[in-house]
Amino acid sequence: MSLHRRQMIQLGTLGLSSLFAGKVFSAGTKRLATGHKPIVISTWDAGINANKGAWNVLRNGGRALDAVEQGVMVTENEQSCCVGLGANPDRDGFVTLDASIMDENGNCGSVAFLERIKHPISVARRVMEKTPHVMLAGVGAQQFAVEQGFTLEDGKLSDDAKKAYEEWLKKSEYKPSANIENSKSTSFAPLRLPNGGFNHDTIGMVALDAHGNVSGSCTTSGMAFKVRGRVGDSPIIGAGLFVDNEVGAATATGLGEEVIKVCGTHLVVEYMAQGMHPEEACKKAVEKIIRRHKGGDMKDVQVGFIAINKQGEYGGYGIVKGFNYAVCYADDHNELIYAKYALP
Ligand code: SD4
Repeated sequence: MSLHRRQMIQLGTLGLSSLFAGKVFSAGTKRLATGHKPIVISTWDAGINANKGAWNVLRNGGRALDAVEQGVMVTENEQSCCVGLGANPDRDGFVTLDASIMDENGNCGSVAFLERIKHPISVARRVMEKTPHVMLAGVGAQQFAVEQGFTLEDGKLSDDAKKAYEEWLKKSEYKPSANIENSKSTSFAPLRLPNGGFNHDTIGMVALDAHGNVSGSCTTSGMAFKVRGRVGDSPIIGAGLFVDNEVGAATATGLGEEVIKVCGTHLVVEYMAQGMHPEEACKKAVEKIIRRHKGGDMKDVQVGFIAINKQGEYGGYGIVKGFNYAVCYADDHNELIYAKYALP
């Protein structure tokens, strides 16, 4: 698979063609920005469908916050997917979900270790909007969700997840590597989907709307067959997701422990605040993770960052080969991009 394989996928939506799409040039910056507004980007192949959900909001002049919620809900709804209740369970056989959301005013909400709720991203938004808190976890998060009118689902595994879990139980190996493309570990090897793609556990999305505001979302089942109670980077603001409306936004995927240890997405946004292009900012954050390991073997570890800035420029970067993300900025432009990576 070539490094920069680009796959054009038509959105197939109607009318209102590229009403707001177009180049944005920022007079104040030294570098001539070549971005798009509105724009939405999201992690992995599943981002193509998720972007369509977000674009339905953005193309009508809607708010980035609504776009990033509705976008990732598309993925949470996909039963055979990686995210939401259809996903792989922890090592005790329970699907536990993490999610976070952040708006243009720096408001944020998240849920961690949430069980039997279909749309953790919407619960995260309720935490942000209906409580004075940022994060709810476990049974308390579930109780809050039910109080807010969310349905308590039955908690049964999807057929794909059941099969994968039964297979995993045969050896019950636990070596979280999260290198989606190259993992040799049977315990953590990603599942091939019927369409030949890879199963990923997370979708992160960041968007810039027609009004120039930025928001982001991130939702995950965490790592397959994880220790019960384990929470990754996705619900942690500044790790799996960060938004600064003066600068831009970033989200992360891959081995969450590595992302948390460097406050990954906060770092990416700070690099952009220093004037770096989003791709450069993602690259620097990846390099920081690698440096922390002082030359240790990182070939089985994947972390990918994606980011957009206020000018609508975007970028992504991974530790190793295989990380991709979807970019959408017009009715007929929803493209899967294979990110550059640090380790050959
Ligand atoms: C986690 N970052 O829980 C998530 C996992 C992930 O694709 O991104 N998987 O650590």
